[in-house]
Amino acid sequence: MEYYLGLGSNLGQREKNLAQALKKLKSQGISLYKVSSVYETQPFGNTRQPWYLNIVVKVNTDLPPNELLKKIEKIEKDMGRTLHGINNPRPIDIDILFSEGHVMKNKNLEIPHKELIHRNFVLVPLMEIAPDLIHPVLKEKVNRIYKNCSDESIVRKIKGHISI
Ligand code: PH2
Ligand code: MG
Ligand code: MG
Repeated sequence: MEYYLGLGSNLGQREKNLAQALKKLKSQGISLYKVSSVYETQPFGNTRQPWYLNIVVKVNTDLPPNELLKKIEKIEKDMGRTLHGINNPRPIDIDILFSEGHVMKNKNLEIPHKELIHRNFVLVPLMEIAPDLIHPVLKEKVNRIYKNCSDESIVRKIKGHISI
């Protein structure tokens, strides 16, 4: 199954954290198909926290969504993430954004990610690797969603690719 994941870090060595998270995904048998450039992004929501580095990746794995989520949560925990919630800085956050056109919702997981349509820090890197991807609920392409998004927070590309 193909998934799009959003990764973010705003604590510690941010770029290293992203690279380490990608390495850990790979070592769990999750193949990286496409990796966006690295973007430095203004914190969305609680603005009183450090700026983030964000990337979006397209991956392939046999794991169903709930199993993938478990692996992701383990990686976040192994990398020292303790506090949860949108107000807390974190060494790594990995969110499932899309899953091959599938739609699902349970108490742990909602796909597509509910907030992605409001967030430049997801939409800008996603535009780079999947502008024509269709949101299975809105039936709209990513580039259209991005054009309609009213988020004005700053997202700037700082690096063409990340070395892992
Ligand atoms: N993640 C959040 C809340 N705010 N802001 C930016 N710029 N990047 C993020 O990854 C991010 C955020 C919750 O997960
Ligand atoms: Mg998040
Ligand atoms: Mg998360």
